[in-house]
Amino acid sequence: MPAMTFDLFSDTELPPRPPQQIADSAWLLPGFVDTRRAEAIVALLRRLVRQAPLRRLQTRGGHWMSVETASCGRYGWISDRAGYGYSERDPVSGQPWPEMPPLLRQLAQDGARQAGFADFAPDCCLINGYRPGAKMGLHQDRDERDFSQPIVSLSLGLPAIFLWGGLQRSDPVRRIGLMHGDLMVWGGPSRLVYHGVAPLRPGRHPLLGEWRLNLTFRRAR
Ligand SMILES: O=C(O)CCC(=O)C(=O)O
Ligand SMILES: [Mn+2]
Repeated sequence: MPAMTFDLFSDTELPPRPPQQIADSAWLLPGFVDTRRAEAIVALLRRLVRQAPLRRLQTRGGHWMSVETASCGRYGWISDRAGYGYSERDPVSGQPWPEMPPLLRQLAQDGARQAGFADFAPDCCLINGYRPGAKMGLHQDRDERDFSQPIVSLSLGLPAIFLWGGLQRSDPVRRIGLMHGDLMVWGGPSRLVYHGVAPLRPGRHPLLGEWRLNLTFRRAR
């Protein structure tokens, strides 16, 4: 019998993974984006980050985040010693953020609809770049105005462990594997769940090399 080989990164070699309900109004949609579409998205992102480069942000406490961040859409999320929140301009260039490409907006809306949120209208797409060792501590996404709108989050590149907690910081945390092309959607009673990303393990992805990219779509205002 020939040896079974699984290419960890190819959606044609992996056994199918069905949608998984993580919590009330929280879904993991594995392989939401296939290899071809992911290539188109990465090509768009390469253009976007030439306009609005990925950069490390400082927290109000003076700590440098390990993730590198940019945005597209009407609003971008920024943080520095003066505080954090949404801005209509990229502080690096002084210019408005690049427009959210229709392909990305549509993808976020399709994913939200599949998770039960039919009227998601994102005005921000946060682009997070992780290199091996980069992580995101447990936090809530709570700088947005309308918590009836969900969060839609696409993973590309190296796999990651997503940390899914509860409504209290001290609640138990589940570890959820996120692969290239996976979409997470959370809203409703789960909208303010604490979440984060464990330190990225070293590896090389065929499309993105030593990177994981995460696109987080939100309605900011
Ligand atoms: O990288 C991820 O999967 C999560 C990112 C995130 O939670 C955020 O940007 O607020
Ligand atoms: Mn978040």
